[in-house]
Amino acid sequence: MEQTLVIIKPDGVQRGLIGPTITRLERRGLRLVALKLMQISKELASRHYAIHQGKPFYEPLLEYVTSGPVAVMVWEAPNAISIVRKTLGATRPAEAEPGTIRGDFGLEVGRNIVHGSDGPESAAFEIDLFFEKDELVNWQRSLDRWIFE
Ligand code: DAT
Ligand code: MG
Repeated sequence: MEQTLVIIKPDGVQRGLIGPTITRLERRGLRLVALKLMQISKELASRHYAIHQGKPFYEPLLEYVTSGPVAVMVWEAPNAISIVRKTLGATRPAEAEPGTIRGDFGLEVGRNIVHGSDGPESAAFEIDLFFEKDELVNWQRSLDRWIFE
């Protein structure tokens, strides 16, 4: 089953959007595999966002994601990566569809509330960056047969 990393960024935590984000992903049917509240260090942030190094928004992005606690999660489902990205909405909240997290709760790209891995390689890299192997829980829900084919 495909796994993906989701981060509720400092603005999302401060604004009480941990609950709504988790509720939407649960209701969509994804299964939660790992969950923690933490403060991201500059070092971890720079590894997570290494592909954006040198871009004009890179330094403000590091400031933003290290500015307060974040909630970090791993979710799994068939096609979890693209389903989560669609549920979170477009990177720029102004372009995100209503009904998405960013489209319902966000306005500006520099305060876009959530992160979701953008492909299988980044998902594997990011999950490894934020979690030890033994922090990922392998479990079944009684509802799984009504959600997974
Ligand atoms: P996403 O978070 O949707 O995967 P991304 O990987 O392209 O988007 O960029 C990472 C984050 O960097 C994004 O969530 C917000 C910030 N960002 C991206 N493009 C930006 C821009 N043009 N101006 C300001 N911040 C930007
Ligand atoms: Mg990205």
